[in-house]
Amino acid sequence: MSYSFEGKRVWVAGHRGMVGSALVRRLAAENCEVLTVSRDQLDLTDQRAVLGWMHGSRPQAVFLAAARVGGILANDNHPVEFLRDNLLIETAVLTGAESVGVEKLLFLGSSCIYPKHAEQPIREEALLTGPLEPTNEWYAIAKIAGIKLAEAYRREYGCDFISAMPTNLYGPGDNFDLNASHVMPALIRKVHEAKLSGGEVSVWGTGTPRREFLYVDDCADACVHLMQHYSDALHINIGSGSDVSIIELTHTVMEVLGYDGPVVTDPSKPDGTPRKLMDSSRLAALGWQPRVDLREGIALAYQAFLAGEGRGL
Ligand code: GFB
Repeated sequence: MSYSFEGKRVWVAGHRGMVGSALVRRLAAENCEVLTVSRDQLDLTDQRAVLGWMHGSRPQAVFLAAARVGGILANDNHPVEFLRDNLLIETAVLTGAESVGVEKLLFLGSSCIYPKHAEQPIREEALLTGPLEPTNEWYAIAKIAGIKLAEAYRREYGCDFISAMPTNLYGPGDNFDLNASHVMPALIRKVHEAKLSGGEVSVWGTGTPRREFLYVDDCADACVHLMQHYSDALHINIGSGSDVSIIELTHTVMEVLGYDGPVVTDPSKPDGTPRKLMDSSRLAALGWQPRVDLREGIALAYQAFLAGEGRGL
């Protein structure tokens, strides 16, 4: 199949977020009209308001990148917001999309939907085959519900809704608030500050968990590729294909930022899932590959951090 954005009205829901803003950058290369609406103008958890806005704006394609997101501690500390807000947002937007006859929609999930001890690399079929990681089960449950809602709309109403599961993302527009952030922006900030003070870099947990990282503009490119070339009920993984331990990542960030000081671990903080490497061979079979490698991506993310392009700074 092939879907064209040519001349279409394309709504990026969540355009101020890291993924949403990367999607807006990427869609500038397509000949389409990108629709955005600010949080002040539209509360995406309000189904009635979302329906009203969608009926007025008539998007033909939708990227649902809006979500309540955060790192391991934020997930653990705010179970209600991560579960409730994400359920409300996805229900409102998918319901609205069916109601206004959207031609195509992409729902964005996360690799944390998979069981804590899923076989590695994780294939799409691993969904719902085992218990979740407790630190992010609230977010995972909401995202699993979103995948299933998209699948249900396809099955019952024939909607062309697809779901993509990106791995751990980073890049411009990330959240650098250490209490809310994911590990990559946290390490960029911590290494930068340690470099200025000559102090130590504190790594949460044991440093042994392994994670797969993807630069956010690569993720946006993959999402556009999937909208153009994928139409099926099964969600699809978006990953870089390799993972690193958190301690290896710390040393790589230090090398890229040019700091060679002491590193300490803080085992009072949670480790989370021991390993989260996805099998992205279905995406590769559709002709997509990432372009930005880890070191280049860290350098680009650091430039953005220095330019103040991020939240929590
Ligand atoms: O990125 P992160 O917060 O989330 O943490 P998850 C990844 C690993 O990095 C964990 C360690 O083992 C952390 O303990 N880590 C080390 C740190 N230092 C730090 C630090 O300063 N800050 C943070 N945040 N971590 C998230 C889920 O899981 O992954 C979300 O909570 C989502 O729901 C996201 O799915 C993609 O990879 O563990």
